[in-house]
Amino acid sequence: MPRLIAPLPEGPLDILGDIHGEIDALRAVLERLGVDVAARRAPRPLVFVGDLVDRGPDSVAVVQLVADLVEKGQAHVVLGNHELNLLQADRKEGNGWAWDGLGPDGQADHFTHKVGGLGLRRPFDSRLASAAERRFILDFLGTLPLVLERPDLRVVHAAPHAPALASLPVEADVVAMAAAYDREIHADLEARGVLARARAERAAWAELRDFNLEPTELLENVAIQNAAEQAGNPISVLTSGLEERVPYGQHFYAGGKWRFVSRSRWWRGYGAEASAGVGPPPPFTVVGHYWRRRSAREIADKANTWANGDWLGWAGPLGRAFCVDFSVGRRFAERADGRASGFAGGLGALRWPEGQLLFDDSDVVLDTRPGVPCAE
Ligand SMILES: [Mn+2]
Repeated sequence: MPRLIAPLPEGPLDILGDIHGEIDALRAVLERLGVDVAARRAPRPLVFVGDLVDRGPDSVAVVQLVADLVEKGQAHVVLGNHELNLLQADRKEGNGWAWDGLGPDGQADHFTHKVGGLGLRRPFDSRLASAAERRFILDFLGTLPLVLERPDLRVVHAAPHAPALASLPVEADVVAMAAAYDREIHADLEARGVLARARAERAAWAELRDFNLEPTELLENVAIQNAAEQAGNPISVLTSGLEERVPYGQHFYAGGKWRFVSRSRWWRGYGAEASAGVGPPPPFTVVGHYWRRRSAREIADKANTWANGDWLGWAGPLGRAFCVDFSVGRRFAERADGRASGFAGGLGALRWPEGQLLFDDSDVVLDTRPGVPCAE
């Protein structure tokens, strides 16, 4: 059984963002970091924040390369929500590559390409895993911790929520543990009648899968169920964060579903007590997961979950939280729009402790200034 909180190596590190099957971007950013990819040798330890897989062209190759680097003692990885979905055999839009090409509805895995307000069905262009590759991938993912930490720095996929961290045993089978929490949450929701009402709400709107069938009212029980499933399960909290209900009108379509909960912005309060003079500052924390944009123009144009004021800054009152997911995972959708280069999203790598940030597709090295809070 894996340790759930594992030690980060000492000294300088290179921390890589969510990859989502973008094997070319991974190879490119590793080369920029001075990694000898063929020999699987890195000049400084590599740390991956999770979400290695899904949606992109070759999740199999990404996991194989990362697993090799781990085996050679060159890399450390935390589990992301996409890896957790695979371990739970939970079919989601974008992970059909692992399940013979089938999506959550039992048909060929596809996404919704939004063109002029309409949603068009498009297949994912992802290499399928063979049975042997799937077995290898699941075995590897089953060894990963949820958190990597040392006194000055912590890496977790989504949220360093203190109660969730405190509730973790030293070692556990993550899938069995998550299943036990889910049974508890569902028994409670069942007793309150929420599950039955949520089922009826979803059934009335074609299971919420059709972009062109937008619900005309807030689906209250679906929202209650989804928020409870996150909040009641520390493994979900660490790998995908807390979620909160949104008012009707702020619902949205993502990952193949209409959604009535959105991601809580935990970083806004990260270090608040220390900044008010109570207790020591929390460790610097690097996460992925939040689909950060990578230009001032983009954050001005779009709704963003991560900081809205500074596209490359550290968040929270003490500037101690950083999201290194700069949305390379959007490339599959950008390709559907006919783009082959000059992508909006990129695979970021944060050099610690320098705070330098570089990308797979750019020669520019940026300075992120750890400890300097950015505008929200
Ligand atoms: Mn994620």
